[in-house]
Amino acid sequence: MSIWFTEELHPYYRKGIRINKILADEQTQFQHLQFVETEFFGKAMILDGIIQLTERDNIGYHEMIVHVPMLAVGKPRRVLIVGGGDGGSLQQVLRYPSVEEAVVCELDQRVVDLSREHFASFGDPWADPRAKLLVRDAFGFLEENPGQFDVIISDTTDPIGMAERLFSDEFYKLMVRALTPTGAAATQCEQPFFDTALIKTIYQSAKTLVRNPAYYYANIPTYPGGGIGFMYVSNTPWENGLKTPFPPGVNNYINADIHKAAFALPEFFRKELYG
Ligand code: SPD
Repeated sequence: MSIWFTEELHPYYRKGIRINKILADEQTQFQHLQFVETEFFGKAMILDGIIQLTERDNIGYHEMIVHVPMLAVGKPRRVLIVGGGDGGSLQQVLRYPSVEEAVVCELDQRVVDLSREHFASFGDPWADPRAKLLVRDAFGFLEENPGQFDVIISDTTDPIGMAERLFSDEFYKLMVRALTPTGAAATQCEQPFFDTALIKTIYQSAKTLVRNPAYYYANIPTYPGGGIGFMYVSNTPWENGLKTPFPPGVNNYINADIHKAAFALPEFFRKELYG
């Protein structure tokens, strides 16, 4: 079998990848969850018709969403991942010997179970005694844990349906409240071409909450527009991370130049965001 999976983002934009096999296809309590084997990108996880990650290009996403805030903080001890049930962010977080606890707050147990089965390349980070999975909504957990986390990674789906709240002012307030005073967060923050207005709203909101918010970007060919951005949210400047050595283990996307360059924005977007 060889079919094209097409993701239609807008009435004016769609993208497709070739699929060889459907590995899992189920309606969970929360969403339509699919695992497929693609022709070029290895296995992929799709939620409600949107590609979340592939084996081949997930590393740019996970290394960038994790290492930028982790390096800025230096020696983070307690880390929270909101979403992230596939385990890709967790794998990167656990590379830091300073991490004592990494809490993953994921709503859908099936995402965790099927990712463990299909993404062996993540090396089963759940088996690490520092990893703690909470299958619950992140809002309540953030509310109950003010000032608790050195780093928070918001590794979410797109702002559609139930995930829309994770891009709200209310969520950002709770997230910042759950950080330690010098802590740092990074959030999945969409695509400069298609989501300019949303990113601007989030940046404006982040500016009222912390001293040093900033937007940065990574190339991910299977995401719309070929990439995705992240909002860095902290009182600690992201540049502090440039002085911190990378943790043990292999980087496949980030290096010192990429770390710095990721914050350079195309002029149309820089003007829109920073004025
Ligand atoms: N447009 C797709 C964005 C998907 C972001 N979530 C990725 C989850 C990987 N852990």
